[in-house]
Amino acid sequence: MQTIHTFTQLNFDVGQGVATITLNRPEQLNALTSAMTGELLAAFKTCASEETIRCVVLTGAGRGFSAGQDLTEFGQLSQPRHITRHLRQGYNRLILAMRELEKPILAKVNGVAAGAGLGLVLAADMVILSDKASLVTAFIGIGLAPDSGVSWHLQRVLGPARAFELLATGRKIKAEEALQLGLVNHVVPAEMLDATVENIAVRLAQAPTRGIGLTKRVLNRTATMSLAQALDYEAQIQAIAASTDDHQEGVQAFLQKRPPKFTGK
Ligand code: T3D
Repeated sequence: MQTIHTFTQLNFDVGQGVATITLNRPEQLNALTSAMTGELLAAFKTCASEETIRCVVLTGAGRGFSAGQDLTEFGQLSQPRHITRHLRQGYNRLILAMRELEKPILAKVNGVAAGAGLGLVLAADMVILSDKASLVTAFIGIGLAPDSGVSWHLQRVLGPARAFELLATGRKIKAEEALQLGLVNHVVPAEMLDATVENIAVRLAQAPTRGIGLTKRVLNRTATMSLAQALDYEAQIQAIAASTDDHQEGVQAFLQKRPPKFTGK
């Protein structure tokens, strides 16, 4: 493992093509401060620019993933005249940076994810939950409406009725229910979480990174298109994918009956 960045509220480690970003305020269940949000933005920027990074894992230290906005920092920020700017400069940029990063992001959810912490989970490309973890929308508990993309993501996956129920009650969604609802990819016993995620992450880091990035781009853009528009957009993006080294390598490896060796280029 190599540490390429030193942060105060995050750990950022890179090994085997995988960057692991660990939210690191365990005593506060990794509640998100403005400083931490700024560090997350910087970390995702490094993930975008560093060619050797081909997959990202986002997780939390200790027993929680993230309890969302740090409520002890909230007094000033939550005043109506500050909150829109705070969201635009912080969580909005962060969620977009995650969706626009053309590399796979795995959320390794070790414990509770609430509020904006749930927003980070839902903005990841794959979510693997410990059987001890849970998801909580949390906003309504402090009289707020959803932010950090939670309304958008929940509604897309669950439809409006179930999204409303989870947002309006703020009830805890246990791991098995999250799986049944289709909010997460896998639930594994807590003691198998690290190994399971490492296995998936290393495999993704050896996959055709540009093809995965373009897949993410297509999913992002076609979500709001008509079928005719989506077909046309896919046809344009495929021309980019077809120009990559990994496309050539995949076809050659198939024809030569050998395993492909993808470089991410
Ligand atoms: O302008 C803007 O940025 C608006 C943006 C808003 C985005 C949001 O995220 S709004 C939602 C904010 N989050 C919450 O309201 C969740 C508050 N926390 C909880 O409801 C519970 O802590 C959990 C359900 C997440 C976990 O419950 P539990 O029983 O496992 O843990 P706990 O005992 O409540 O918390 C453990 C410690 O973490 C505790 O500290 P202590 O007493 O041991 O010293 C607790 O105060 C601290 N903690 C938990 N959540 C937060 C927090 N500290 C600061 N901020 C928190 N959000």
